[in-house]
Amino acid sequence: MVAITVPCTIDHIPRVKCPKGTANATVPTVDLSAPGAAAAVADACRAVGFFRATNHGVPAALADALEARAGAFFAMPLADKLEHASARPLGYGSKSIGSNGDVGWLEYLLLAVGSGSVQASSLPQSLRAALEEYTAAVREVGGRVLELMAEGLGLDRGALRRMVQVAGSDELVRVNHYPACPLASGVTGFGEHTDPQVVSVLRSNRTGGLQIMLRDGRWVPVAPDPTSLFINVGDSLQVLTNGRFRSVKHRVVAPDAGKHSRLSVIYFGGPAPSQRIGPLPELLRDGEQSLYRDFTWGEYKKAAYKTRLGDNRLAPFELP
Ligand code: GA4
Repeated sequence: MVAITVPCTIDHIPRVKCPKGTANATVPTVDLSAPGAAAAVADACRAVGFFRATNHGVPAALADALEARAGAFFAMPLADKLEHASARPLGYGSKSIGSNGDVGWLEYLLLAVGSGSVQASSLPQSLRAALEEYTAAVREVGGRVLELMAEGLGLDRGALRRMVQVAGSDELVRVNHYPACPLASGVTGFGEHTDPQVVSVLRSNRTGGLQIMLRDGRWVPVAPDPTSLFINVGDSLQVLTNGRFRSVKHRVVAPDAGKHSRLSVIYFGGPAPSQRIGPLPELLRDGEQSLYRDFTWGEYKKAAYKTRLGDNRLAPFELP
């Protein structure tokens, strides 16, 4: 096994400017079981690219079980966790994000979950089982949200879901653990970025730290709510909708000394490598120009993994 952790001290990790964000702006909330859910989902994706989903149907017991198992995993000695560090970018990682020098005050597990099964045989069996059960449930929410998005855009119900949840699709789960940082305040946990995929579904424990950027550039703290799921529009969905939905910039500030650690679990719905990504023809109005040149998910992912976290990864694909 190859250890993916690079030597890194607190001095390498940037502080977040204005780490508290703008506290009075609210994050849209959508009750996924309400009659007007499709329109509300589309509104939130247009305005912010992010929303809090309630009544999502994932049993609390699944998330609690995963939280307990993941907590036990991260509590193991570093040497034991490094046993699970496989080839980049998958496996266990500490402080280093991706392979281009991004660092944050966190440790994580990043796993492929194509068709819902967790591809990480070396993990403790109980953690793997909890991940699998939770992923199956949250993947279903991701699929349902994609159906609501499609409906809200006036598309065929399956138009987006079938881009992501098919044989060979590139789905990931990431478990992020942000311990309280004893050395400084306002330390970057996960630097600002957009997600490259179509959709991301996040759940966290009671510790805050996640912030999203509004269109006007203000950073807004997302109040932690373990009973809700948080949905992100990814870069690929921005392209599929020809910019109607916008991928949301987000970041995480590590907990200050004395606070509880933050644990979050994110499902990333990405297409199969050969899937063509371009504005959906059925969405384009007469005479509407495509804002992006077409690419495949494989091509986009390869390019994305060469970038730094905060880069605008869509810029090279924008048409003049
Ligand atoms: C951001 C979203 C997901 O966490 C991720 C990240 C990936 C990684 O950690 O390996 C990347 C990052 C993410 C985008 C730019 C590249 C790749 C780190 C990085 C610097 C798993 C993903 O798919 O893209």
